[in-house]
Amino acid sequence: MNEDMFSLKGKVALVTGAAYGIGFAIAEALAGAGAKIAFNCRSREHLSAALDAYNAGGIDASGYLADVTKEEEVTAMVASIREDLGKIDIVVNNAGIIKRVPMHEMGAESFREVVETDLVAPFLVTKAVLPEMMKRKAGKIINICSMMSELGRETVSAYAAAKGGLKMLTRNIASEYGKYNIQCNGIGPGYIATPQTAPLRTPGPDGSMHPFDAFIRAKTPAARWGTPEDLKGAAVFLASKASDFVNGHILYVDGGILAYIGKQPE
Ligand code: NAP
Ligand code: GCO
Repeated sequence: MNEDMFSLKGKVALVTGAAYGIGFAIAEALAGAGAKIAFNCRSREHLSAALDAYNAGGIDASGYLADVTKEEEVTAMVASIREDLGKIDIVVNNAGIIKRVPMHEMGAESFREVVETDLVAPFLVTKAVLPEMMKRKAGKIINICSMMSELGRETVSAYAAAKGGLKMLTRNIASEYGKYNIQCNGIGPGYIATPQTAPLRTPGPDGSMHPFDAFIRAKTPAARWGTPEDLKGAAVFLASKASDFVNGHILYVDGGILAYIGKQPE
């Protein structure tokens, strides 16, 4: 195997929402393969803690305060990255939120906020980088999808609607821009231990595990939660030359959840 196929030397990667969690691990992986990293988040505190964490790992990341739901902030961030680091070769649309509320109790504003962040924002960020990628006839877009791009469950209607939409936005970007040698693929993480899923892993007052913990282990052939590190290989693959003829694909990194009917009760 030619290791250069996975090299990202000389490339600039923007990973949105990479202050911590999955985005941070993906940025670390892309940096490890040689890319220069730009990332953003909304909170000044998160930004400065993240810069310290990247530095501690020997990564010279450039951090930007920008809300991906605001088009003017996205445009300004992309312009600053071009000035600071040069052309953007790789975009990972990772920033995302979830609200766990029964649909009949969910306000329309909350629903919209999730869709704006998890679906409209990847459109805004991708739109901002496409013209240059089209000119150069090269680019990699990676959208962070979800189990909820395929499956439903109680309380996550907005999230599932957005992540299902993101899967189709991925396929459409691939369809529309493949002729420019731009590849747009998705990563569909399974259940990953990050702040986003902390409420599903928090022990009760008596110290017993949250019932979701046993539920998800039983649904996962790997019988464990994923870690952000589990996503690193898929991210490097989809950002590198190794995936130049892979387009419109969603690579599920889920410990086997989507392949499994679930464990029979004992
Ligand atoms: P997380 O721990 O909550 O981290 C989210 C990151 O996004 C933070 O850096 C946050 O920083 C940033 N962010 C949120 N909204 C933003 C906005 N409007 N503009 C800019 N940055 C924003 O989430 P995660 O678990 O790492 O998840 C990352 C992505 O993977 C999300 O799209 C999520 O839906 C998806 N995913 C997660 C799992 C899982 O099990 N954890 C599974 C499948 C898919 P600030 O708060 O400072 O903005
Ligand atoms: C939930 C979870 C999820 C995961 C993930 C699964 O409440 O069901 O938070 O939606 O975070 O996206 O792939």
